[in-house]
Amino acid sequence: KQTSPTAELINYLNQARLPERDNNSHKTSHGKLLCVGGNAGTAGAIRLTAEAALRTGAGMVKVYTHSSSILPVSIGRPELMVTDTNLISALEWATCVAIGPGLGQDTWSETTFEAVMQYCFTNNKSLVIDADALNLMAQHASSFPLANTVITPHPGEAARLLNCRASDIEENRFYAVKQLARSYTTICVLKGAGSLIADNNQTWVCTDGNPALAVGGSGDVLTGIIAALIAQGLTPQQAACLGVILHAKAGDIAAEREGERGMLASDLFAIVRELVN
Ligand code: NPW
Ligand code: AMP
Ligand code: MG
Repeated sequence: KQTSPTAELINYLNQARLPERDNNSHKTSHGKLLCVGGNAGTAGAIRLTAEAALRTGAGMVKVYTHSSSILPVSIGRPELMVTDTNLISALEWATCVAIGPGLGQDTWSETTFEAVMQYCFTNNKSLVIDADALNLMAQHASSFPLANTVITPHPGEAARLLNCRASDIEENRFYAVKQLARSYTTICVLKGAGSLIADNNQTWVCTDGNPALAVGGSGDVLTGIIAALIAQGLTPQQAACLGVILHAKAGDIAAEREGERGMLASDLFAIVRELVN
C-alpha cells in the first residue's frame, strides 16, 4: 500500500501531538504569544494571526501593533490584549513571538522589526517570521543569524530572500526550500500548492490543501497556528509540520462543506478548533 506524502508527514508527527491538558493547568500553562504587525491599513492581517492562535489553543495572545490599528485589532475580539507601547516588556512576557503579517515596510515597520529581531536573537526566543518581516529580512539577512525560528515565505517572499524571481522558485521548489533552510539556519515552510517544510537535513511535502486557501489572509492564519503550537510546547520543526497540516486540512474541510470559492481566511478558525481537540 502506498502512503501519501501527507501520511508520511503525519507518521513523522506521531510523537509531536499536542500534549493532553493537565486538569490543573491555567492560561499561562498554554503559552503566551506576542504577535507583531498590523500597520495602518493592514490591521486585519495581525488580527487574523492572533485570532488563529487563540483558536489553536494558545493560552494568552497579545498584539503589538501600530497606534492606528489598536481599535481594528481589538474590536469584537476582547480576548486579545493589544498595545502600541512597551515592546521590550511585551517581548519579555512572551514565550513565543510571531512577526510580519501586515507589518509594512515603512519607518515604524523597520524600527519594530529591528527591535524584535535583536531581542529574540539575544534571548534565543522562539520566533515565527512571515510576510513583511521576511521582506525586511531580505534587506538585512547577514545581521540576523537565525536559530529557534520558522520562516513561512510564499514564492514571492522566497524570491526576495534568495534574490531571484518567483518563477525560479516555482520551477525549483525543493531546491529553494532547502536553500532557505540552510542559508538562514532555520525551519522553512515554502507555501503554495504542495507546501514544503525543510530543516537542515530533511524536506517534507504536504499534499493536503486546495485553492480555497488562495485568498487574502490565509497565510496570516497559518502564522498564528504555527506560533500557537510553539507556545504550547512543540519544537519549531514539529510546529511547522503540524501547523501546515492543520491549515491545509482545515481548508479541505471548509471546501468540502461549502465549496472552494468564497471561503474567508477567518472561516478556518472554527475548523482549526475542531481539529486541535
Ligand atoms: P504576482 O504578481 O501575483 O505574479 P507581497 P502579500 C508574488 C498583508 N496582508 N502566493 C506575486 O506575484 C500581508 O501579511 C494583509 C502569493 C506578487 O508579486 C503582508 O504584510 C491582509 N504571492 C502584506 O499584506 C490580507 C506570490 O508575490 C507578490 C506567489 C503583503 O503581502 C492580505 C505578492 O506578495 C495580506 O495577507 C504565491 N504563490 N507566487 C489584511 N487583511 O490586512 C508569486 N507571488 O507583495 O508580499 O504581497 O502577500 O499580499
Ligand atoms: P499567503 O500567500 O501568505 O496568504 O499564504 C497562502 C496560504 O494558502 C499558504 O499556506 C499556501 O500554502 C496556501 N495556498 C494558497 N494557494 C493554495 C493552493 N492552490 N493549494 C493549496 N494551498 C494553497
Ligand atoms: Mg502572507
